[in-house]
Amino acid sequence: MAITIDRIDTWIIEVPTIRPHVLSMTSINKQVMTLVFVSCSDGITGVGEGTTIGGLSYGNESPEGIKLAIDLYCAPILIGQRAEVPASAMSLLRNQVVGNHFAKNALECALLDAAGQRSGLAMSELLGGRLRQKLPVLWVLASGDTAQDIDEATQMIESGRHNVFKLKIGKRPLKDDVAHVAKIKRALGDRASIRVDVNQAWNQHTATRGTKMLADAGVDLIEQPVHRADRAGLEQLTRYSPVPIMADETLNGPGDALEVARRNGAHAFSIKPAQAGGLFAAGQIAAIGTAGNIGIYGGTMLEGGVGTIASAQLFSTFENLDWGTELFAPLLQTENILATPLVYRDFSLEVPNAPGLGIKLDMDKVKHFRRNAPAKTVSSSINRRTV
Ligand code: MUC
Ligand code: MG
Repeated sequence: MAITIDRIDTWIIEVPTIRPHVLSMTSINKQVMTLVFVSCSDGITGVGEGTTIGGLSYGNESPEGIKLAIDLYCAPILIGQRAEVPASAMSLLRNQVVGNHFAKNALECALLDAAGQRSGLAMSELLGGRLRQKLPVLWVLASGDTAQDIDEATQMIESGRHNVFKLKIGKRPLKDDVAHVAKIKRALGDRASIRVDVNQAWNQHTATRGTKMLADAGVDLIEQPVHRADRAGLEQLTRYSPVPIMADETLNGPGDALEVARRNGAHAFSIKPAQAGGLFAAGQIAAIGTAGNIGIYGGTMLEGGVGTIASAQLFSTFENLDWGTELFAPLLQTENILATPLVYRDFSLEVPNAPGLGIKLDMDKVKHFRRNAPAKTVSSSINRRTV
C-alpha cells in the first residue's frame, strides 16, 4: 500500500542569540525559526526548517509568512500525496505555488528526512552521495564593536573552533568600515583569513573604492557588495576588483545562477537551500557554478540545528567547496534545540551519519522556545553558551 503524507504541522520557535548580530540592514537578538513536521502514514515524521533574518528585512519571506504559506496553501496540496517520492510531491507543489522558496525548502527537507529514515540512508545519499565527512566552518564577527570582535576571534582561534572570519559591514561609512576591518586583520595577522559581507549596501562608486581599500586591508573575499538586482554592477566588480567577489542575495534559484555565470558576474557562489527554493535547486546552483569555474561556498540563513544539518548534508555531496562553509549559526544561539549535539571540532562541522537528517530534536526545548508557549515547559537547566 502506498505511504501517504498524512499531516503537516508548523511551529514558530524563537531562540535568543548569545549577543546582538549586526548586519547592514538589521540587527538581531533572537533567531526565529519555522519548523515544519511532515507526518506520514507509516508513522515516520520528517522535519524541516524555514529561517530568515530580521523578519522581512533580508529575504522575501517572513517566519509568519512561511508558516502561513505552508498551513494554508502547501499542506492541502501535499496531504494525501505519496510520501515515498519527495521529488513528485515537490514537483506538484512547484506547479501550484509560485515563489515561497523558504517554505518549499523546509517542506522538501522534511520529506527527504522522512525518506531517509524510511530507507535507512543519510540525506546526503538521497542528494547524490557524500564526498566528505566534515565541512570547514567560519565564524561571523558582527557584534558591532571592533574590540569585542577581536576578542571573539582570538578565543575562536585559540580553542581550535574557527580561523576564518566573515565581517558584516556596509552599515557605517566606508572609511569607518575599512578601519574596523583593517584593525581586526592587523590584530589577527596570518592566523586568520578575513572576509567581508556587505549585504548589498554599496552603490557602484562606493563598491569600486571599497574593493581597493579592502584589498589593502588584507581581505580575502567580498560578498554581495551591491544590490541583488544589480548584476551588471556585480559583473563590473568581478572584472576589476583586486579581491574575489561572491554572489549571495543575487542567487534566488538556478536561473539566477545561470545568468550570473553567463556574464562572468561573480568569482564565487554562496549556496543557500532556502534562497534557492530547495536542496535540489541549491545543488543545481552549485553545479552551474562549478561548470562555470566559479568557486563554491556553503552559505547560511542563520538556521538552527535542523536547517544547518540539512545544508551540511547537501554540502557534503559537493565535489568543490572552494571557500568552505559558514554553518556556524547553531553556535550563535543561546541554546541548541537538538538532542543529538552537533560536533564542531578542528575548524569543522562533522556531518551526521544516522538516517535522514541524522539528528533528533529535544522536544522539551522545542516546546519551551515555541512562540506563545504556555508558561515554562522545561526546567531551568538551560546552559547559557558563551562565545
Ligand atoms: C548572509 O548574508 O550571508 C550569513 C551569515 C550571517 O551572519 O548572516 C548570514 C546572511
Ligand atoms: Mg551574505
